[in-house]
Amino acid sequence: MKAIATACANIALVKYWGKKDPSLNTPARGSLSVTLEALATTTEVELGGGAEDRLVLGGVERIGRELGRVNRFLDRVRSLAGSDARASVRSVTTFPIAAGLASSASGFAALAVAASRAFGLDLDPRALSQLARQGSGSAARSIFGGFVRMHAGHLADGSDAYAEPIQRVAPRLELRAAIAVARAKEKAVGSTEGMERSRITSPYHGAWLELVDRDLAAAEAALSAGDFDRLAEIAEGSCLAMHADAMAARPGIVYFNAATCWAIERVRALRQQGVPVFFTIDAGPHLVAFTTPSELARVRDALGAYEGIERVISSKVGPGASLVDAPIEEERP
Ligand code: 2P0
Repeated sequence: MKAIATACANIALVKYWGKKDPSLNTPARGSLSVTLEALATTTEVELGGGAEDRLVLGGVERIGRELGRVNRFLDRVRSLAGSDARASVRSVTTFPIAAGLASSASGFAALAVAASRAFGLDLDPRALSQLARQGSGSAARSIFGGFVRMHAGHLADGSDAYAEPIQRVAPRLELRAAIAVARAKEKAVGSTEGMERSRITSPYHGAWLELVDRDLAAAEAALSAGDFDRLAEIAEGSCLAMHADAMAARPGIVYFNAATCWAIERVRALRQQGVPVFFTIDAGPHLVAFTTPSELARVRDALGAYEGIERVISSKVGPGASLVDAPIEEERP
């Protein structure tokens, strides 16, 4: 059996930073995200044809850590399906994976949809979200389009830790994203390690966790009211508090570089000039600015003016993950 699926990355406006149970990959708190159309992964899963799982990303065969993570994920799918078939996984993205742009979110969401179908499972979106979470916490959100709410859940087995779309969003709140890709080497500290180090050593981690539920409730209220300014305040606050938690870990984790700091100032200067815009930053140096459709070109041009920013990708709010018919086209390595 063969199946192909596509999924978009997402970026959290109220961040996930800290796990409840690392073995189940359940988050300590909920989170709230926006799915980004421009950052998409398409993945093909084909069963049979070998004694081991295989992984080809962007036309390059992967072994070691990357294959190991996919192999462990496929083991979960195999146990759900009662199968021991090995799979060949091929995946392409519309953006450079090395740039650290949430490739695990779109990657594991696309893999959850394609692999579950290839193994003959018929999972509903909630079950797919739960499955994707076991690959990567943020992938649970990429099963859905638009604004998405991740639930931390209460059950010991993690079965109520899934995401769902937020229904109550005022139609006038139409967002566009300008993703400022900073020139950078591969990130020094991965998210999984960064959040564990923060949990164990950061004196701010407890305060960070206390903030999340309040921010989630306030962000959902801002979405239903269509209150851009309030959403801006919450998203920047959640982002900076998450980074403060990471920076206060021992040794401290600093994901920002000079381009990130420059872009923060630029976004705030634009806002001073009356442009509706706010930023958020994940576990890396890239800044994502959100604005209105009419101001997108201005924000994109402003962020692209710094030599430390390699390029700016514009994006609409994206759809949820889905099966697709078209075969994937691999670029040559
Ligand atoms: C988020 N991040 O809410 C937060 C904000 C990064 C910063 O979720 O360990 O790759 O695979 O569950 O989902 C990135 O971490 O972590 C992330 P794992 P994941 O988007």
